[in-house]
Amino acid sequence: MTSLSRGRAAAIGLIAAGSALAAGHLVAGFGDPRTSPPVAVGAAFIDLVPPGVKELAVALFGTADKLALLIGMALVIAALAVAAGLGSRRRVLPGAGLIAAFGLVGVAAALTRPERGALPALVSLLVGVGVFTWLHRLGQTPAATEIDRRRFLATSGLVVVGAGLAGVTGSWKGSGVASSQQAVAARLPKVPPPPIPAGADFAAEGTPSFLTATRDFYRIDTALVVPQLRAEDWRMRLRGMVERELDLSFTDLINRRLESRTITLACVSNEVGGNLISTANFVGVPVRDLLLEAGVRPGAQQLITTSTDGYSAGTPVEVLLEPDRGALLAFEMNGEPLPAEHGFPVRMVVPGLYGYVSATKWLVDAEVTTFDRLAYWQQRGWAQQGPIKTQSRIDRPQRNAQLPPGPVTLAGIAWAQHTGIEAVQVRVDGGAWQVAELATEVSRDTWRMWRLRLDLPPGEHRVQCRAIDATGTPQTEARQGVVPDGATGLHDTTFRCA
Ligand SMILES: Nc1nc2c(c(=O)[nH]1)N[C@H]1C(S)=C(S)[C@@H](COP(=O)(O)O)O[C@H]1N2
Ligand SMILES: [Mo]
Repeated sequence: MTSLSRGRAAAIGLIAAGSALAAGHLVAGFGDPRTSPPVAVGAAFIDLVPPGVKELAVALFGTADKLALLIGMALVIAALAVAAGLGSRRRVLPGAGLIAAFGLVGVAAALTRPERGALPALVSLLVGVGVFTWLHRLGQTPAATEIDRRRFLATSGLVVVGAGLAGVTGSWKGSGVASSQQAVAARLPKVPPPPIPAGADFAAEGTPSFLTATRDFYRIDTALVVPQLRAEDWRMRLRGMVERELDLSFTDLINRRLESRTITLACVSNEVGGNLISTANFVGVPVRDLLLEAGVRPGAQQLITTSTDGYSAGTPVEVLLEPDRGALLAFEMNGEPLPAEHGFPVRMVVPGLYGYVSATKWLVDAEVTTFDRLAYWQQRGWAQQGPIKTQSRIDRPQRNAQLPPGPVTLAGIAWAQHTGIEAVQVRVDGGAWQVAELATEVSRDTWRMWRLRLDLPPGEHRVQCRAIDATGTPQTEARQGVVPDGATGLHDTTFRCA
């Protein structure tokens, strides 16, 4: 038996691993895209890592955390594939065994997922071992003759092309959401958005625009790839501690009484001064209507909403039943069907509650239950209740800015969803609090912009801001991190005046 060259051995490992992933991805595309092996393994990984690791990943990579995970996985897989090749320069067994073992990890990961589809992972395993064994045999015929060398290269090339086609076909088959969104857009009932008065933002001074463009709306979720759910296939059950279960299709939903609301959504992981906060107009069915129709039984405490990928959030029933809370099962965002990343076809939004306890995307199930059951983030130590904390942020001047001579305009945002903002105050270099000018209030469920023009002496300055909610309560000044129920503390920034 001849020994494979290092390069050829490594190439065989890489091609086998690539073909395995592509074949699994192809099979998943014809069934459930979430069962594609790298997706299932990544998703299982995300759900299994201790919460601290996830915090760290978000802190390091922000909303690019998923991209970072995918790149990390690709590197690990490539390293294992090369190891499989190099470990098999003579006998096929060590490398084939390593690929089979890795395939079994994929099968096991798939079985831990809610969709329980292990077929693609099994196909990956078989294709990986098969391609590896085949190329290994071809590659080992003495590479002395030019014919053999060509045959090996041609076969490898064909396998690579085949794998590429399989991967692309799998991705193409796996979507179908775009056409569903188009179909939905054509039949969405027209519900006029609440008017936005003039002067609702100070965008000219550097605050965000009052409404966040959908593509700029922050995105946070545990989904490694965006779940692909068609409105035509969508159903949702409202069940648990209710008198009558409801089972709704998308058509049932859009034919009910609808409301349009402008809501500022915020993430509990938003650090002081962070940007995990955005505002959009949502149209949907009032959750209260659904709960009243189903008839909530005494003793019920929370509504656990579950997404198609198994994520869940627990929202206090008491909050959802408040007559003026305005919680929605939303299907429209800024005049369009929800984008896939923001929960198409249906998500929940609840003014005044952090997203982790309320804003379930790709929502498919709603169960009325007690607090004995723990939703996704509660199982990982986050607080049961997640009212959004009153906060404020300085957007201008930017940190470390060098400003020209003349007056300085400070500007930023403040929020106290479902209570409203009464005032924002600004303090320069530890001096007295000064009252900032507020933009026109749109509603108590949305952020409020502020600005203040000051004459400051040349040199370095440090400014802080603080919000006071509509009940007269100032935001908490004590510094606290985001765990377990949202950060507190004052945002500050420093800059230099000429
Ligand atoms: N299915 C699903 N829904 C989810 C999440 C998730 O991980 N999975 N994350 C929640 C969190 S923590 C937040 S802050 C909001 C963010 O919604 P957005 O991505 O539309 O801004 O979605 C919520 N809904
Ligand atoms: Mo969040």
